[in-house]
Amino acid sequence: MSMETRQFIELEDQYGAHNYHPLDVVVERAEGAWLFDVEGKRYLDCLASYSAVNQGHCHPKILAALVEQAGKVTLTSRAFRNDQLPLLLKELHELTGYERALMMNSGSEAVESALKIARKWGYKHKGIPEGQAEIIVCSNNFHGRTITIVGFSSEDQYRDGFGPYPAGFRTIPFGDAEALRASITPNTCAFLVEPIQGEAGVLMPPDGFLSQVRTICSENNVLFIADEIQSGLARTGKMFAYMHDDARPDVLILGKALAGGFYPVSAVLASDEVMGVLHPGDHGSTFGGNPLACAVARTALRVIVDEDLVTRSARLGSLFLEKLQGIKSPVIRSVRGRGLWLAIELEVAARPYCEALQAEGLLCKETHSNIIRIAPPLCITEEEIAWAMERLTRVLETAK
Ligand code: IF1
Repeated sequence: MSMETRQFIELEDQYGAHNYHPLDVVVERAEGAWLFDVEGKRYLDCLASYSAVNQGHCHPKILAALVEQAGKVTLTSRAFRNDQLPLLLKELHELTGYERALMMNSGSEAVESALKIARKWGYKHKGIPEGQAEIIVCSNNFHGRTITIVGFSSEDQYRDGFGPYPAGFRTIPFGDAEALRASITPNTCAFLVEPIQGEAGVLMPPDGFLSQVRTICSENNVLFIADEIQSGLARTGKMFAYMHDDARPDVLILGKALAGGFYPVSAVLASDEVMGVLHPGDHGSTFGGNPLACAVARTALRVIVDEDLVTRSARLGSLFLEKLQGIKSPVIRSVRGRGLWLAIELEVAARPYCEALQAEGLLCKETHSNIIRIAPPLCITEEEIAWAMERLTRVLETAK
């Protein structure tokens, strides 16, 4: 490690909150699927900032949109209108089919917003008695870090020390449609789920789960809310992961890649009826829907479509998965994935393997201590996958 690298690490450790344990690589710039550190070393990015840079780092078209808009107007607040928001809203409608969108910033904020909308819909449309609305969530969920959201996390560390928590949430096992049916009451307004659980380790529900969810929610007048902040926008080889199951949610939450990693932009998409519960003054955000965010998001979406990242993710994802399945290593328990969202579950701790991969020039991040998650930018090429496979094979075939 160079002096320079060490100095950056020491500064961060001295002055920053210690809420992370990052790999000791100090990134200075990036391009496509590659990151470059302050020492000039390059790394293949197999995390893509948790799927926020599906389009690839510093995509030139998104960069140009950002720079151009930054020189015009960046923020008006929603007290005034701007000329980018209406165009983004129309383009989101055309891309997704949802009638209305609420623009927010972080993913957590969008999830919080969806919960507010769902509760209000429950009171105004379903007739749930005031203060009684219930929302069903899944165990091992990850929806963000706000107090409400960690309040219904099943991960002790995410909750410990942050209570008291808002009431009104029930948890069922992920993938268990019968448990969903059984926990619905007349006061249930919504079911919130990740179509594929990311933080839990790229966990796919049993086939047909989401279509059963769709049926059960419709039968019981319960909103089906899909958090596609990480699974959406081409990551899994479909535009949205719910499409693998042909089960259209009532509310779709997007974030991360919605702005290609340039800017925090999130959105809640829903029908006219559902979104219609929000009236002026009910909800808001200083930055949500700002013209810079909207200009960036418009271009980020266009890149996904124009470069057909959906097909690319599906094709390269199955190729990558097949190659990973070919690695012969006693430490590998299983390999799974959908599109370019892959997980290698180990019999042993994953962190030492991530560190060994870092030394080989490949950056990825463990989850749940024994799972290596592989989620490169979707612009990754076959040659780059072959390059990654060489390193993955070498590292995984050598016991740590
Ligand atoms: C961190 C995990 C990934 C998300 C889904 C909402 C949010 C996220 C499905 C909140 C955020 C992030 C946050 C980041 C690490 C990361 C993560 F391991 F923690 F779970 F990606 F797998 N819904 N996921 O995945 O969005 O408010 O962060 O914009 O360090 O907390 P946000």
